Amino acid sequence: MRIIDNIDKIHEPFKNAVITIGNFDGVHIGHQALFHEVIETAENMGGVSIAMTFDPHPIRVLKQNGHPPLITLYEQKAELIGRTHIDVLICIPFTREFAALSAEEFVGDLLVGKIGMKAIVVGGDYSFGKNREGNIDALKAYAPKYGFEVIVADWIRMSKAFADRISSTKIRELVTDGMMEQAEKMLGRYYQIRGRVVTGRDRGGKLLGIPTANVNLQDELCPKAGIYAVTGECRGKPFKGVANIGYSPTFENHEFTVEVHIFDFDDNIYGEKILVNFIKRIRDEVKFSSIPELIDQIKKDIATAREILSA
Ligand code: RBF
Ligand code: MG
Repeated sequence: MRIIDNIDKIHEPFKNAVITIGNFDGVHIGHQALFHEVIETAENMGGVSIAMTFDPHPIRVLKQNGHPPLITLYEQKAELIGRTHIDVLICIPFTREFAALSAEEFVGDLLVGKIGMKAIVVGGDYSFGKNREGNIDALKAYAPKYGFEVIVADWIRMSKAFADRISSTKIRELVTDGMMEQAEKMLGRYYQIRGRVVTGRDRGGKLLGIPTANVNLQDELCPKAGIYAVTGECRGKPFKGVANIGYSPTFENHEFTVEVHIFDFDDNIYGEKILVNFIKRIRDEVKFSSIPELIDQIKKDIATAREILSA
């Protein structure tokens, strides 16, 4: 996939460009279906498949507060879109100036003039342009004048009920509730967080005999506090483990942490980037009245996680 993060770098229109446009937060199975339809349409037209997205997320630019946590930050979003085998990802740096483009300027000048759009594949409720004045009807109205086709995505036409159930909002709720298996179904993969391994209090290894990597989250959306079976990757190496998200209530000084005990592992990974996939929630955090009780429970969690991960 070619990534274009500056439209000034597009010097001539693409051949028979087939485009879909959106924020695609989460790159969930609905988005993936949209991309596959774009790819298929482009193949039929002998053209180029293009996804257009925005960074920062428009809501971050247009609204000061009250915006939801993103499921996928740009880096992961671009990776996931790349996996669908879309030819080109155009990422528009979203600014107030860009938001002020009228719907017709956006379609006529940018999509058709600059990018060479011959077809646009849209989901159910697409809107765009200044004050979101553009919608599917507006696209259909511009289509003959500018010479492109408007394709409403198949999967939405075939099963609106299905489409309505899958949304970024729903996925955020599931992750926040620790319902990782349901989130997985909608994402078409496990929910993943990314971050860097930072120095913890050194209590896990020294006091409990169970070392953990403390993760300084880059991501915005964190699963509900609790214990999880996880897989992940660090330094390009896959791992299995068990994660604790929360405040370690057994101890004073209740600080929120995300920590991972990695199985069969004793490398020093301080400062390294780490990816953690949440497979299944095991239990809530508990305040234990003694450290041996906590250690016993963690050992049981490790056994439970190993079992989940070997299934
Ligand atoms: N701390 C708690 O206070 N209560 C818990 O129920 C708890 N469960 C944990 C389960 C696992 C699998 C792991 C790795 C840690 C858990 N911890 C819990 C956090 C533990 O107290 C922490 O790793 C150490 O204090 C080091 O920061
Ligand atoms: Mg630790």
